[in-house]
Amino acid sequence: MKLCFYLATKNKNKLKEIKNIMGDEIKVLLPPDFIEFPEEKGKTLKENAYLKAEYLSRYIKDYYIVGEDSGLFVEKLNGLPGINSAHFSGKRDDKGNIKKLLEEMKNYKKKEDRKARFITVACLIGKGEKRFFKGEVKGYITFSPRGKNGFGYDPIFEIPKIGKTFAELSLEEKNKISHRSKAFLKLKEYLIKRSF
Ligand code: ITT
Repeated sequence: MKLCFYLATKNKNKLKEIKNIMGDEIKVLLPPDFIEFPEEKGKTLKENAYLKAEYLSRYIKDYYIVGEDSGLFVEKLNGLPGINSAHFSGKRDDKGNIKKLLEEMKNYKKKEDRKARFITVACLIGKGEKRFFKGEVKGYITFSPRGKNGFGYDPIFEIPKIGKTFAELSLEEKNKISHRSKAFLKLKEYLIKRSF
């Protein structure tokens, strides 16, 4: 049977990126529609990634299950929005979160004071396994949003070497360098090796 896993997320953008990373080799399955994931209560990305996977494992048996948690960590804000990235403005709203972050950064005028990193932790469970895979990418918070692709904070996260935000890249281009692709390429390699 083809390699596959259930992805414990309701975020369609993550799903699209992860499907593209897995390509033809690994099938990514969606949780059944009736499942509503509980609020994320962990204190770290790792805990939350595990909690998402564990929750789905109560419904899905005999398959690999993957939970992932990601966040944007801004150096001068002591790592905020970090694990609270999805609700930074008080609610789940990409535009509001961006506005709030740019406001928090308004006194940092120099590029070197606007360093940030995106981090993803993926947790694989099932079939007696529990493993974590981490990916990280460094960049800068821009002074205003640029680009129309992607989701979340993509329009204000600039990649140093190319000078473009994630939102100015296609999905395939983002997937060549992103935090998520680094974590999920490790997971993919692990699953492929494991299947031999
Ligand atoms: P699930 O928990 O259902 O997987 P979520 O949207 O709640 O989906 P997270 O808890 O991982 O995902 O929240 C992370 C937030 O960080 C997300 O809502 C975005 O605002 C932001 N984020 C994560 N990855 C990102 C990326 O690749 N580009 C831009 N923003 C991202």
